[in-house]
Amino acid sequence: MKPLLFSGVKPTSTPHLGNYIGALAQWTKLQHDYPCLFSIVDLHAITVPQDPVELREHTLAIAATYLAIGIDPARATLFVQSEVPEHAELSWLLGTITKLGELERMTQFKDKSQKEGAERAGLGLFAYPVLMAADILLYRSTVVPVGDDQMQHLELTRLIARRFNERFGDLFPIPQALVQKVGARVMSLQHPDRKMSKSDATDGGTIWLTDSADVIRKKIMRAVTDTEGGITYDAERKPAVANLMEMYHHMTGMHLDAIEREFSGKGYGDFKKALAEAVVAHLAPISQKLAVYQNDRGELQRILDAGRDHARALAADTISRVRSLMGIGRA
Ligand code: ATP
Ligand code: LTN
Repeated sequence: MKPLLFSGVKPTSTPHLGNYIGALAQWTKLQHDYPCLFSIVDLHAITVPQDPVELREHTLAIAATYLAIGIDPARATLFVQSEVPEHAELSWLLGTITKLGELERMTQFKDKSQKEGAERAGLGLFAYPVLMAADILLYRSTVVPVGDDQMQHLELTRLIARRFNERFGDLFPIPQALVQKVGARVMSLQHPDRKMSKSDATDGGTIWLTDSADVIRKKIMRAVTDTEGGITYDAERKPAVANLMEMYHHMTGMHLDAIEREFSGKGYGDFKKALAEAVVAHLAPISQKLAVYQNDRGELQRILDAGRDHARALAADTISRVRSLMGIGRA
């Protein structure tokens, strides 16, 4: 099977540093190794309530971010998930071979549904992983770069693909997750036990790619640290500093042991100042480009139109095979 890479981000807000380090930054490198499809997964976004006007704004903001971080639309296909209706169709078809018990075990569903009370959780939130499986399998993708939080969904995708192949005939390659070793889970600056998140961003724990230099400095200087001092990497005993060190690694390319050497004998204050400057320097060109692309709506629309057309052509081929193997519709 030809390798093909698929990944997506929900347009629930502008992206944060966790999205960037955990996912987006890798994509710019991977686009040179694989044919890539990068989607803006708006149908996933609406599994929790969204403001319709903001949803559309964020959809374009994510597209602009893809470009600002260096994804090249001449190499990779950028498109909006809902503009390729085959995602919803394949999700329904795969839903018929997915078991309730399998979906009930998904920790993201458990976490997100608990916030509202399980009885009130929507069907969309429950079926979320089936739609994600459909995203990936619709293009018969083989490589899926994601943050650590999506591993369980990837496992379910693999299970669904195998089950389909056994029941109806070999169609889907079994996709592989691609998770990096350092930075797969960037934690909140305020709660180092929780991932940096769009939906948990009220208290300065999340750095947005659009934050100004001053805001970034303030958030980092106010980040919580561990009771035990010293800039040494120990994710178990010193999770807060380990998180900041991983960030520093991604912003500067310096390895963790080199960071330890550089800051040996120095305190949290010095390290945070260096980290803040590294984040500001790394994000400055990105946020400048982001502003340029966000103001060039015509160019964004052209790129997303072309992406949609290309994605639809690929999707139509898979869907017609699925329909035929499942016996759906007329010959
Ligand atoms: P929410 O937390 O509200 O569910 P999210 O930021 O996880 O939102 P997406 O926008 O869909 O949701 O995430 C895009 C990518 O970023 C995914 O590959 C995800 O694994 C990754 N990601 C998200 N948060 C982090 C994090 N804190 N650290 C590393 N990777 C992350
Ligand atoms: N569920 C993912 C976003 C997502 C995705 C995908 C990632 C939707 N469909 C397909 C990779 C492949 C998230 O919340 N981060």
